[in-house]
Order: sequence, then C-alpha cells, then structure tokens
Amino acid sequence: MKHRHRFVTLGTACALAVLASNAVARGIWVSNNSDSGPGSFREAITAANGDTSVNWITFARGLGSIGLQSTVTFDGTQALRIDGHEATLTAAGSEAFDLFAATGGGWLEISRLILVGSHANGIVVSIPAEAGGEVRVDLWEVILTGNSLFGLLIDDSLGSPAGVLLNAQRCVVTANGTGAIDNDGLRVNERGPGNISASFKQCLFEANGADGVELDEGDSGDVLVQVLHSDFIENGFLDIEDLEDGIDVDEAGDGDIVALMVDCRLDGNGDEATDLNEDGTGSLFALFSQVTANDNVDKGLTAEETGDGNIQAVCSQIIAIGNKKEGVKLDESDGGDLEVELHNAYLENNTDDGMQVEEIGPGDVAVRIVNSTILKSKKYGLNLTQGDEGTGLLRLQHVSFAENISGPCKVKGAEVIETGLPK
Ligand SMILES: [Ca+2]
Ligand SMILES: [Ca+2]
Ligand SMILES: [Ca+2]
Ligand SMILES: [Ca+2]
Repeated sequence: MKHRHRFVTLGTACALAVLASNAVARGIWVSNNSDSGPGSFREAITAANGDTSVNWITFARGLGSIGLQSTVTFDGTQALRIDGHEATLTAAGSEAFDLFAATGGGWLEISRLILVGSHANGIVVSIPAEAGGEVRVDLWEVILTGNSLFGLLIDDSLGSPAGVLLNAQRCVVTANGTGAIDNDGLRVNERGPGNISASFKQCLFEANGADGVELDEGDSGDVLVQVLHSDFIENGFLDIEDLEDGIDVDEAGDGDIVALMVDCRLDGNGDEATDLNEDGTGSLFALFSQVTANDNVDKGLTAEETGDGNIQAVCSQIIAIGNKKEGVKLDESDGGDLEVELHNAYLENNTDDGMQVEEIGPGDVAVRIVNSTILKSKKYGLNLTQGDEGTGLLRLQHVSFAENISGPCKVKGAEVIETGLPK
C-alpha cells in the first residue's frame, strides 16, 4: 500500500488530559495477558464497573497480545482513561464479538492500545438514551486493524440529547470492515439533538471496506470536523454496488457542516475522496488547504448542499489528478448562495470536468479561481451553471486551461471576468 505516514514526535504535546476531578480517583494495573482473573484487563474493567472512583486503567509494559474470549464491557458512568502501553487486544478463536464496548456515556480516553482481528467490531461506544451534554471519546496512538465490522463505532442511534465529541490523534485505522458491507474504519451515528464535533490529527485510514471515516448526523445539530495531516487511502472497495469514500459526512435536519481539512491526502478511494452532504436547513462551510485527491474511482473533492442554506468554500493548494469523474465538484440547491474560491489548484486528467459548480434554485453563485492550472479534463476544464434565478459571477485570475477535451470553460448564467495569464 502506498502512503506516506507521519508520526511526528510531539514530545510533551502528548497532553493527555487529566480526567480525574475528584480527589479519590484511583487506578488499576493490568499485570498479565490472561482473558480473565486477577490482574487481567477484564477484571480491571469489572472493578471499574463496580466503583465509580476507578478512573484509570494502565497496562504493564510488554504484555503483548491478550486473546479475549468475549467482549470486555465498561458500563460505568464515570470518566475512564485506559493506557494500553502497546498491548494488543484480539479475539481468541472464531467467535464474533466486539473486543471492547463502553456503554455508560462517560468520557472515555484510550491511548496506546491495539485492537486487531475481531470477527465483529473493534470498539463500540454506545451512548445511553438519557445521556446529555457531549459524550467525549479521545484516542491517542490507537491502532484498529483487521476487525471484520467497524474499527470504531460511536453509536447514538437511540437519539439521546447528547452530542459526540471525538478526538483522534496519531491513530491508524486499517483493513477493517471487510466482513460485511457498510462497515467503516470509523463511524459516528448521531441522532436526536446534539452535534458531532470530530478532530483527526496525524491519522491514517487505509484499506477499510467501506468509508475510511463516516460521520452521520441525522437530526438537529451540526457536524464540525477538522482533519489535519491525515491520509485516507484506498478505502471503500468492498461493495461493488455502492463503493465508498475516503471521508463521508452526512448532515440532515437543522444544522450546518463546518469542515476544515489541512495537509491531507485522499487517494484511490472506491467512490469520492471527500463526500460532504448538508441537507435540511443549514449551510456548508469548507476550508481545504494542501489537500491532494488523486485516482479516486468517482469524484475527487465534493460537497453538496440542499434545502435552505449556502455553500461557502475556500480551497487552496489543491491537487486532483486522475479521478474517474470531476476533480472538484460543488452543488448547491434550493434557497441559498454558492461562493467558492480556488487558489493555487492543479487539476489534471480527471475523467469528467476538472471542476464543476452548480447552483440550482433561488440564490447567487460566485466563483473565483486564482493562480491555477486545469488541464487534460475529459470534458470541460470548468463547468459552471447558474441554474435558476439569481446572479452569477466567474472571476478567473491567472488561470491556465490546456487540452481539456470539451473546451476550457462552459459557463451558464454567469458573467465572466478574466484577468492575466500565468507567467
Ligand atoms: Ca444525540
Ligand atoms: Ca443536523
Ligand atoms: Ca442541515
Ligand atoms: Ca441551499
């Protein structure tokens, strides 16, 4: 598998937050790799389930692999910090069970733990129906690999009032979701009130059967996602009827999508590199910088907004080469405007338009492309449509189009202002 992965030494930036706010917090040591019994991980969790003052569980160094006979379930409501010290949890035998489950709705922090080879899910965090506020999950140097269903599932499908706050840093999520269709490397299902707030830093999502990451926010509430220095490579290959994406964000009902993506690579995914879908009332705000999306089986970078609300997107230093549909595609429909700026982009050899922008329903469209090159598209370099009432403006400043088979630009319903050519 091709990827460049970056585990930057952060020194003291580790900053695992101190969980314990009460003075009587206590911890339990995992001292052996038995499935159960004294000193085992299972026994430590059992103790935490029975005593809310247990706030941390630390594995001894060098425990190696722990073959579990069944799921280890934490059902306490307290915050819990688990430091795995590079221990591996895996399934002993062929029975299908999740390796680790948390069902109490407290703040869960897991570091340096490897979860591999479950015949079901790696980790499932089930949010209780009565949970409020934000259920927080922090992952630090967690490896989820070769689990048949989800690598990590955070499930709020009971529609709790709570939102989900997820921080993943320096995590590796690979080769999960190969046992059944629609099982992602990492999935958040959020229902009822509440936001999904997710941050991924220096993470790798590769070769997962469905999406690398899917964030699914179904009712009132926003999706706020930042993705920094992370790669999404060759995900979404399992279901040939419905190939899937590098990162898929679905927001429905009231609420916005706010997406920030910096220094990321999204290559060779089965469907789109990014698939941002904002539905119902609310807008989509996206800032992409230093993002590469090459050789994806459908489109490269895409965002779609329906219902009342706008798209505002700024894309700088974007590379999209060899995608099987458009390199960059933005669709805004129903009430609302579409505004996009593309700076220093290089779009080459995409099998549809290099960039396609469409605004349908009432609202204005404004596109500004600066210092960019769009070449060898199988259709147009740029295809811009103002579909209904509303103004349209396309500003091209130092944009080079070359060898686009249908022509450099197709513009419908928009005034074109072009200045300068690249030096
Ligand atoms: Ca909720
Ligand atoms: Ca929503
Ligand atoms: Ca919405
Ligand atoms: Ca709209």
